[in-house]
Amino acid sequence: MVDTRLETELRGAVERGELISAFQPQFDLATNRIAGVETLCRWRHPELGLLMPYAFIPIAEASDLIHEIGRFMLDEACDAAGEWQASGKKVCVAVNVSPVQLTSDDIVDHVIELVRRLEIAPDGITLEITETSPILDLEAAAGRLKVLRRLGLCISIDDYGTGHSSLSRLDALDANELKIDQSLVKSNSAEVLAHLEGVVKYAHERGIGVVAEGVETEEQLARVKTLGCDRAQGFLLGRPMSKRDLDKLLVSSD
Ligand code: G
Ligand code: MN
Repeated sequence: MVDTRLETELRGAVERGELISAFQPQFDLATNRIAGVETLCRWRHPELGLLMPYAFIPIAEASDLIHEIGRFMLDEACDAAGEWQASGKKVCVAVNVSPVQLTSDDIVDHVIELVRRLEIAPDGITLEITETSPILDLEAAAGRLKVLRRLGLCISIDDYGTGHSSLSRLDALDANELKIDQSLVKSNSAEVLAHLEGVVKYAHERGIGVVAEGVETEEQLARVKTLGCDRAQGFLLGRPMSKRDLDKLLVSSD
């Protein structure tokens, strides 16, 4: 019931200006500097207030709405990247991409158009492939990502440790980054830790960078540093914030 209501209301939400993006910094663990920024989608629902992606992205993925939302988020990420690059800031801007978006050539055309029009260095954009819904046609998705990879964009496998994500995806999707999900970052079981050690080693042997997500405590930060993760992101280091607040943070961390 609720889903049908949300789906109806989500239709046109982009046009009505109800979707907004938040920006969360990612820190380089060797230098403690901001090395990247993830663009995160929020829905300012007129009655329900601010909704997080988990409340509406699955609904969008089950309909055609994800294409429109995905386009909007790509626009937001590329606009920010263009602005930061023009002012000499060396931050890579990440944006979440649903496997559903990879079922159409539109995403390829759209990214190419944005990179050309905004004159952005493509290696300043990271596409985070989330796998809450499975990639049904892996070959077709990989083919589209290959075009974007050749153009110079970075490909990241998001939410490792949840859903359908697996290390085999790194190779299949020609990725150059792996993001470890917060559920694994928060775990202090010896088994998880041993597994993550193997994961970081596997990634580094292939020249793939590792980002730890959802770092909320000093203990977790110390753990992901010891594991050899390259970057970290999470409430301890910086919450998702407005573009204006992230601009200020970038200036103060210069
Ligand atoms: O699927 P993905 O990893 O892109 O989702 C990121 C989501 O996690 C965002 O909606 C963001 O607000 C949230 N998030 C970011 N950092 C933290 C954190 O440290 N703790 C928790 N619980 N959530 C976080
Ligand atoms: Mn993500």
